[in-house]
Amino acid sequence: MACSRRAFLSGTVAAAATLTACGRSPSSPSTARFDLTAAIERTEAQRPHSGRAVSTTLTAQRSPVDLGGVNVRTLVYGDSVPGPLIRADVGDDIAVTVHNRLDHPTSVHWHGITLRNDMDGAAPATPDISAGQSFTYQFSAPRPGTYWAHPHTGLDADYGLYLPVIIDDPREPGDYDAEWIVVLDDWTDGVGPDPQQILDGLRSRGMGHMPSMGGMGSRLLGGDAGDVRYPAYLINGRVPAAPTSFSAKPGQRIRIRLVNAASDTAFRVALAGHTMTVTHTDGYPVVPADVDAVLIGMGERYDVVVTAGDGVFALVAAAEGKDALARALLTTGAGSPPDPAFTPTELTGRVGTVSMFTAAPEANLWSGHSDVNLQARLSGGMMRYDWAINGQPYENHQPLGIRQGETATLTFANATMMWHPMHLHGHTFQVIRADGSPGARKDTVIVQPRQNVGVALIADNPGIWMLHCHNTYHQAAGMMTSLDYTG
Ligand SMILES: [Cu+2]
Repeated sequence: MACSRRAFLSGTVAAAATLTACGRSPSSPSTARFDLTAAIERTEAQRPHSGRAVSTTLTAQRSPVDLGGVNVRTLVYGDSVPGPLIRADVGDDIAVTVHNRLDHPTSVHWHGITLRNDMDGAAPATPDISAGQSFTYQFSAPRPGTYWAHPHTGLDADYGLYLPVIIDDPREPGDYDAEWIVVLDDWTDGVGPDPQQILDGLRSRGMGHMPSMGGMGSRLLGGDAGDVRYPAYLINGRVPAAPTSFSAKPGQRIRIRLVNAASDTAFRVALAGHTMTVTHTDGYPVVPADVDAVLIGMGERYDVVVTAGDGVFALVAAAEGKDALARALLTTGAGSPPDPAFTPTELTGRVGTVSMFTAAPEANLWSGHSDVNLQARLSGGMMRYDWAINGQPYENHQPLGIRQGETATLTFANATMMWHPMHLHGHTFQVIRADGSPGARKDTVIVQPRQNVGVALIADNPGIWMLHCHNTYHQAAGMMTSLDYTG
């Protein structure tokens, strides 16, 4: 396996080096001879290593799942939605053996973790796992935070193949008494059309049995909220009529780790009767900010802290612009749960959106200087369903190039009438606000229609890294390119 992987990577590097030789400095031997495999090993040696091993197994398979009285047979890790939590400390040697019992190739991508490129779980850096085969992802995670894992193959991400990943820093225990992991999803498989039928319908508007799409507008998302109206929305794998319940004591400080694992749905999340203090965006600390609700796009994570009241409270994730919701309950005392359709007033209070948050000083990376300016122009539309980056679908993509050690600004220029949650693998970036000031550290950022969003990043993790829209259907239609290290 190690042997074939090395050969595979060498092939990729050769392609990247050729591109560079044509584009930049044809005579530079250092560029032409860039050894990506060696660069990945050098970078891995610089990551923290605790010497402790954390090993687990995931089996991707079709299995019956109870979503709370709604029974489906779907694709899951093991037999639950979400899959089992993976938790480790910074620097632990994480080894996850994945058995692929699906009828097609799959992968596991470690979303947000700045790990070694050949364990990223996205082709071509990591080859997909063939049906019936197994593969062990082995890596150390250099930063604490709230992450998650999901396949990077076809429409696999719109089934139940996802799980939370938490990386702890034992030196930073955190100022909270309890922790609640909340994973949001939009659900169709086994209830409505399956994901392939949805994509086929989107590609041939009016010809298929497409879910209704009228009137899904959102002020917070700058227009159309999504492409698909889902039959169900889930928190931790349950429909609103049969919610999970989290128990705590009144007065306890609860850290809520919100993960949006949905395919086409942003959620506006609020806890009835509580103010939320946002502490982290995509795993990185922010200057704490109080909000009544927070907007979370696909792939994003927000950590918030609440001080628990006394009673039974609904945590509601309203499907933004789709007039539907998911929910869970917080139980700290006597009381009965509100009606499944109940919407807390906090949803229409102060709603936290990305531009409101600023990285904590230790998470700052934008100095105002960049060596390279990269651009990802987002194009396409609903009628032709031809989502693309820099004018090309992924199959024809021209990689963005970067050299190790460079500081770059990357501008997402959205020429479309839709919003897109843009995600970069292997790196986190800092949002640069419209006025030039440094914003939140993120790996996924909402880009509104006709909006330009600039982010700063440091090229410190050599590899071939996917850059794409985290709307599963936009990505499948081709809204993906790559950031390739060329030296
Ligand atoms: Cu998109």
